[in-house]
Amino acid sequence: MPADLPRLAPTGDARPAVGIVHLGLGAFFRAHGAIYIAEAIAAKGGEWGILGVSLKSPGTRDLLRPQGFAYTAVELAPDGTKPRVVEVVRDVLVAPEDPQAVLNEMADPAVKIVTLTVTEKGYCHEPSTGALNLAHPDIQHDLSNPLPQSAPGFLVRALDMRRKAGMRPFTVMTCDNLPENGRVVRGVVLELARAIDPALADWIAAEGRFPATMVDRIVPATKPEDVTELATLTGYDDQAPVMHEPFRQWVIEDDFVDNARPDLGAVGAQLVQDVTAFEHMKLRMLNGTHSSLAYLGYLAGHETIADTVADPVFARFVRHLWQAEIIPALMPPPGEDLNAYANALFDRYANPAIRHRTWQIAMDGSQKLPQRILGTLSENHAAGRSSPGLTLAVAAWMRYVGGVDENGQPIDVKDPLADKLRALSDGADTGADKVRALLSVRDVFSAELAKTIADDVIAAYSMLEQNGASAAAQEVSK
Ligand code: CS2
Repeated sequence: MPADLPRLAPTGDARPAVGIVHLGLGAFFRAHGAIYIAEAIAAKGGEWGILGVSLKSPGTRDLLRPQGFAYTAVELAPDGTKPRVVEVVRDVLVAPEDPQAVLNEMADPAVKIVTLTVTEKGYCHEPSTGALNLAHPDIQHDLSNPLPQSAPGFLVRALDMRRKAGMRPFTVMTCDNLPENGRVVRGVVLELARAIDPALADWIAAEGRFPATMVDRIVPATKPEDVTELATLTGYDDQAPVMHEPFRQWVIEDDFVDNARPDLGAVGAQLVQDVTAFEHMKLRMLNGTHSSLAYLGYLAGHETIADTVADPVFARFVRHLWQAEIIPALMPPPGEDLNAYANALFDRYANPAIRHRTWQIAMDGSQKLPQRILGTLSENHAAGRSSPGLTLAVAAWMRYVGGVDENGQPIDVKDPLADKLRALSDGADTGADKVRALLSVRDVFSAELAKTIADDVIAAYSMLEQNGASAAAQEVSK
């Protein structure tokens, strides 16, 4: 880092009052939703400033506060880097430090929308069914304690405060990569509310709004060298920049409490009646292949997605997944051409400026597999289509969570079920038994799907053990 650079500071021009509380202020929202919202305010006005909330750690708040919550969003295109300063975040609260302060903000009448990026596991639901996991320790805590820990807990307790004060509810807008994400968050909120106070659940069911969304932008984690390179480029010190690709897409179900929302349509978001087809396309074509490339690419020794698709074996493999296994099971959303979408995805993956690590995408696989890969697998099976590539991806996930790579080196597996998955894998002797043990994890695989895919996954796992990820990927994309 060049010495003595001034710290990034807000210009003071853009000071909209807070109208949105965002739970889970990570890099993705700062590089996606927050930018759309800042642009909508600039284009059409409105008091839509964002109050960010970190549900776990103070890291983001501590980096952003000394720079007045301004940060740089850095666009990484193959032909160069474009930084821009984003000033829409007004403050950041750290929930465990003062949960009541977070609830008070959420219950403020000026707040009309609560947006969320809390990752798949933040909804405390069972990924294979969507139901609230009442045994989850945070939910157990939130059932009996008015100062919550979980995202559903904050939503329910804040909605309760608004109901008791005779106010309108806020709109709950999830921006996580879950299928029918609006329905999932509505489901967990209603279930938790019902367990606390049935009258509250009835009020939320009648008055609350939970628009589904499809969000898309590739945002690799910021690395220390990104911070240094940005300082050299701009001449200021920003300790909390976010890095992103040029592409972005946001499809939103237009269903808000009292129609109160920023004019996101004016800045390129698509406001539609039904997001389902967009969600399926994105979760299966992008996230499904991202996860497949992450497990296989990691096992084959590739550090990033761009490195993985620069390898001709995996370039062919991913095209095979789209053409032969994923697109045949999809309905194109209005205005989208799935072949063109696949070609554009390939170019996005190949962008050498985006160093998106396979290890990062491999995280939390137990929460991601159902909506990214298993839905397509089971539909293909029902339609009599084979899915050797996606089956291989499931087997690669199993190898990955076994915790040892193809060179015998340990893998740092990050997953809420990591210990359980590792124990199941270690507790079985043969490859086939490891597969059967992992297929018994009902959070991930339904009993029916486990039975349907068992033989094929066992064969794929054995191919991985014997020949390795690269040869196996080559074999299935013939
Ligand atoms: C990725 C996503 O980390 C992951 O699991 O697949 O974060 C992906 O980059 C985004 O969904 C793209 O919109």
